[in-house]
Amino acid sequence: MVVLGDKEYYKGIDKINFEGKDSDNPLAFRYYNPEQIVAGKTMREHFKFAVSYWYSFGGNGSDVFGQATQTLAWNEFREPIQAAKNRADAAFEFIGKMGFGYYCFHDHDLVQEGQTFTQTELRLATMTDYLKEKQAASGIKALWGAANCFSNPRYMNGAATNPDFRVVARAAAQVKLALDTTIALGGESYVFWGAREGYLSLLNTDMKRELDHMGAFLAQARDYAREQGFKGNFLIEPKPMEPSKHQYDFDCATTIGFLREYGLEKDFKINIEVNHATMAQHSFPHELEVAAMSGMLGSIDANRGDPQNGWDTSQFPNNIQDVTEAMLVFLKAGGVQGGGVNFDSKIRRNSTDMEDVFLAHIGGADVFARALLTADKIITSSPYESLRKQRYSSFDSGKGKEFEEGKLNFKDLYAIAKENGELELQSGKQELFENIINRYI
Ligand code: XLS
Ligand code: NI
Repeated sequence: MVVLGDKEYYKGIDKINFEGKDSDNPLAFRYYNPEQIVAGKTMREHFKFAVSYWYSFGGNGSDVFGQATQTLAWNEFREPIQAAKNRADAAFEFIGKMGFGYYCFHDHDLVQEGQTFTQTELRLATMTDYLKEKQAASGIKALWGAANCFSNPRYMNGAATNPDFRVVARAAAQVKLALDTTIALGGESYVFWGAREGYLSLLNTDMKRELDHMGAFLAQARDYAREQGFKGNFLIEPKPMEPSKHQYDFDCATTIGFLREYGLEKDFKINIEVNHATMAQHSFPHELEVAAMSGMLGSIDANRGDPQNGWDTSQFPNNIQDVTEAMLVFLKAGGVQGGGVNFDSKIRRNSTDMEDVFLAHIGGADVFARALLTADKIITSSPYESLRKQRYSSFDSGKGKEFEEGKLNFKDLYAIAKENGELELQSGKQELFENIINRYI
C-alpha cells in the first residue's frame, strides 16, 4: 500500500506496476518485475533500487545560468523543519508509488543546515525521529547516508584534507552526526564522496600530508561507527574531478591503492558511479571489474554522462548496450556487496511535469532489468563464457599451468620460446563477442 502524508504531491499518479513489454502504458514497468527470479535472486534483491533524496526531492532544475524550472510544492514552507517534513512526505509518497525499497541521503538533504552546529544537530535529531516513523509505516529503508562536506564555504579548501586543522575537526563532527543519523535510520552502508578532497592547484598543496590526513580521518570515522554498532560497509565513491580540479579518489584503482596504503581495505568498499567512470576515461564495466577483482564492489550510482561532453550530467540510464555489458560483470561478480543501485540521476531542466521523474525512474529500472535478463542469457546460453575461457586455455595445463603456479623462471621461458619457434596468430574475436551481445539484446 502507498503511504501518504496529509497531502498528496504526485496527484493523479498511482502505484507503478509491472505490465510486461507489450504494455502501452508509459507509467508501467516493461522489464522490471520485482519478484521475477534471475540467476537465483529476485530482481528486487539484485538491484535494491534507491532514489536519491538530493536530485529527486531537492533538485529544481536550476543551473549556473538560470533559476528553478521545476516546482517543489513541498518546499513552499520557509520554516526548515516543516519544509523538511514536507520533503520527507513527498519522498516517501514517490518511493512508495514507484514500489522501490530504498532512499539515499546526505545529512543536509534531510533538513537544511542550521545557523550553528548545535542547531543542525537538533534539526537532524528531529528529522531522524520523523523519518523513523515514515520508514516503519512504509517499509522503505535507507540504503546509505553521507555527509555533505562540500557545499558550505568552510569546505572550499577541502574537508578531511583541509590545510586548516579546525576545518578538519569540524568535518569530523559533521561526519559523526551523519553516521549517527545513518545508524539510527538503519542505513545499510555509509558513503564518502570526496568532492573537495583534492586540489585546485598543486602549487599550494602538500599532497602527501593531505592524503595522510584523509587516511587518519577515515580510520577514525570507521572506529567511531563500529563502536556505535554499525555493521555495514563504508563506501568510497571515486570521481576524477568536479568540483575539484583533481580529486584524490580519482578512480577505482587509485582508491583501492589508497585504501590498502592506509589499512582501510577490510571495512571500505567502492560505490561506483557510471558518470564518474566515464569522466575518468574508463567505462562503467571497467570500473565494476576493477572493484570486483579486489572484492570491493560495494554499491552502484547508476547515472550516465553525455558522450558529447565530459561533464557530470547525471542523466538517468537508458543505453541497453552499455548496461548489458555492465550486467555481465555484475552477475559474474555475484552482484554488489551490501549495497544496491542508487539512481543518483536528475531529470533535465526542461522536464517540468510531475510525471517526468516517474518516467525517468521507470526507464532506469527497466534498462537495468532488461540488461540483467540479457546478460543472464548470454552467460547461461551463449558461447560467450566458453570463448573467453578458450582464449586462456594455454594456461590450463602443461607449461602454461606451471607458469601460473610460479614453477617456471625466465630461463625456462627462454628455453620454451626457442623450442616453440615462430607462432601462428590467435584472433581476439572481438567482433564475434560484440555480435553475441547484440544477438541476445
Ligand atoms: C556527485 C556524487 C554525489 C555522491 C554522494 O558527483 O555523485 O551525489 O553520490 O555524495
Ligand atoms: Ni553519486
